[in-house]
Amino acid sequence: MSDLARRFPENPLLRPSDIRPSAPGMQVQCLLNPGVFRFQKRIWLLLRVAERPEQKPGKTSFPVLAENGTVRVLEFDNSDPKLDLSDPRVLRYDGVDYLTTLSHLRLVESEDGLRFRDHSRPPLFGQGELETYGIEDCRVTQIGPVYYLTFTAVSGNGVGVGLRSTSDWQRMERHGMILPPHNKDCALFDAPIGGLYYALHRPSSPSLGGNYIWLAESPDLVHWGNHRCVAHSRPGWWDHARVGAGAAPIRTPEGWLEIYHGATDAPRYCLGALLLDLEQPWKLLARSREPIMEPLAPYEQTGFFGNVVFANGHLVDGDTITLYYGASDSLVCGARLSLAAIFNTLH
Ligand code: MAN
Repeated sequence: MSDLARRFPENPLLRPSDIRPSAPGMQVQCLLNPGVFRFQKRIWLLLRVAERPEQKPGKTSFPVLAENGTVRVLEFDNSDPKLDLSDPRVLRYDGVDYLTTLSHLRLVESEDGLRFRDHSRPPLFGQGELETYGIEDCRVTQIGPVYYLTFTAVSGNGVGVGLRSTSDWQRMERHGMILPPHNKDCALFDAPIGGLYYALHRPSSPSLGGNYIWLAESPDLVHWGNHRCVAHSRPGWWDHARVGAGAAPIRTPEGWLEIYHGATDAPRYCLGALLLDLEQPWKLLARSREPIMEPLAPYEQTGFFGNVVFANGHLVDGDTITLYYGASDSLVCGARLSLAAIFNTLH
């Protein structure tokens, strides 16, 4: 079996042991789902670093942030009947949901796109009452001189989309939560269309509807409206349970090409592509029938959460897309895909 992705022979490019924990007593459990951008002639990844304390036998412990930024560790006995540990990513105790790890974002940089250095620039942590379970899966979109960061903001209040921006990667401006729960997978278009900004996003509707990709527009990148649904999950297909946007759509002469993830109930996460009209991006022109990338390599099939390829960052050079992606929710890997080959999968 094969797919369209030419994986780097050097994979994985980064593993948890390559990154220093953010505090004594913490362990980096997973390194995943980087945002990607160019800055000062180098390639940068904004990694999601998921941490938890070293686990004691018979116990489960995990960190949460207090609103003032201090870390509090909660610990439960594994034999406690109120504890549900059936999903390695999420736990439930006495009817309350938590995450098993706390994520923050960390910058690494590289000259060749293969060897990345842990950078001295400060990490980005969750702040305030809407980010107490961390920040995750950041998309970085450059619009003019400004880099906009859209990320998943998690707390006991739910899962929503936060926005921060920077021009120099030193000073960061916080714009709060731009899309309230339940919402994630928000990718900003890198140019306005007809004087308005656009974003793909993924609200979830638990009773009627599902996990679909939507489009919204905004005059200022902070206030979003005129929401429209652009792509459903497809019953019986590889993307039947959920779909969500990856990084900023790629402008091509044929339309905006978006690489998105789709998952089955199993779950198994693959990547596909969809094409949106250049002037009217709420119009879906085509979509890949087969995945363009599937969890086929051993490191994509086994890990913290196996059978996952997940991408929210890429670079585009002519016909080549270089994807930096999370494998098994554990490692950061790289792969190249040809734009022309992706177009051949669209129907
Ligand atoms: C899902 C997974 C987790 C993530 C939570 C909150 O359960 O994607 O990795 O931490 O959602 O976003």
